[in-house]
Amino acid sequence: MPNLQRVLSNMDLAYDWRFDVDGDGEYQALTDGLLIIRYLFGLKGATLINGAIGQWATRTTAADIETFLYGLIDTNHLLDIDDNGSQDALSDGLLLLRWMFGLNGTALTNGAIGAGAKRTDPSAIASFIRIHHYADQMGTFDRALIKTPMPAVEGVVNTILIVN
Ligand SMILES: [Ca+2]
Ligand SMILES: [Ca+2]
Repeated sequence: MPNLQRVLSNMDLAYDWRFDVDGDGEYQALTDGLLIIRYLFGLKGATLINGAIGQWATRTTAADIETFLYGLIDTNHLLDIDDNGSQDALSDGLLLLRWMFGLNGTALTNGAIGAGAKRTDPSAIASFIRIHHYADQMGTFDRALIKTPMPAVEGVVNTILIVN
């Protein structure tokens, strides 16, 4: 019998959490945020992932994490949060990490806007992160809709497990 929490976690993955680097269905500053900022610093292998993989992670090896981050950052360039044309640890990475910690306003952006940035307003920065973080194939949606307790969904999952 699969662990229900794990099943629900994997269901969340269907929504394409773009910054859920370790693939556990959640975004966390001290796992996903840390992995992103370390990667932007150029760390690879064990120094990239040590202590930064969540308990329910589906990407657990340095190779898995590097492949995911390569797609996110090197291929799709989704981490130029301040829109200055480059993806940097101490601006873009820090902005994302602070956002994951729940900071907003100037606490989000102070000292973390890169030279030549075109996106500098805290609310514009937060909106950009939200849009990319919550995007799924159908556009954008409110994370609260599916991250609140889901008794109805648990019922469906239990039904599926019993039927199958
Ligand atoms: Ca995660
Ligand atoms: Ca940037």
